Amino acid sequence: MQQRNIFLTVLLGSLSLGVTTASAHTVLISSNPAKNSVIKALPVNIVLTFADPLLTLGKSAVNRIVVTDSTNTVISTNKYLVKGGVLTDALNTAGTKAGRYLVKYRVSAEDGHVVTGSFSFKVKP
Ligand SMILES: [Cu+2]
Repeated sequence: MQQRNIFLTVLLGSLSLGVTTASAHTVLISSNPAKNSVIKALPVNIVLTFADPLLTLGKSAVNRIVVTDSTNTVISTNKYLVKGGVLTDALNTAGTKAGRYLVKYRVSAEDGHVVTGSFSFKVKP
């Protein structure tokens, strides 16, 4: 009887753990430029690091980043590179303007769930 209870406890424990994992979508854990940072110059690439490996489906862009400057001009270039949980896109740094930049992303982690978000940073030469 006691053994059966232990079995049930372990079973229920792993079931609830499974549910927790499945319902927890991936999250952005860091980025370069970092959220709310003030930087002197734009980097050549924007790098977003997520907690889980991202989905890749051939050449179709299931993971996207759009970066706009303070005049709403898109400076991201859709040259995506996915390596595990790290998503990179090249930035057009020609004619970089000072001011606030907005980063919007839409990614699919390996659990198939779409995660979207946004943050901003500032360029102050
Ligand atoms: Cu999920």
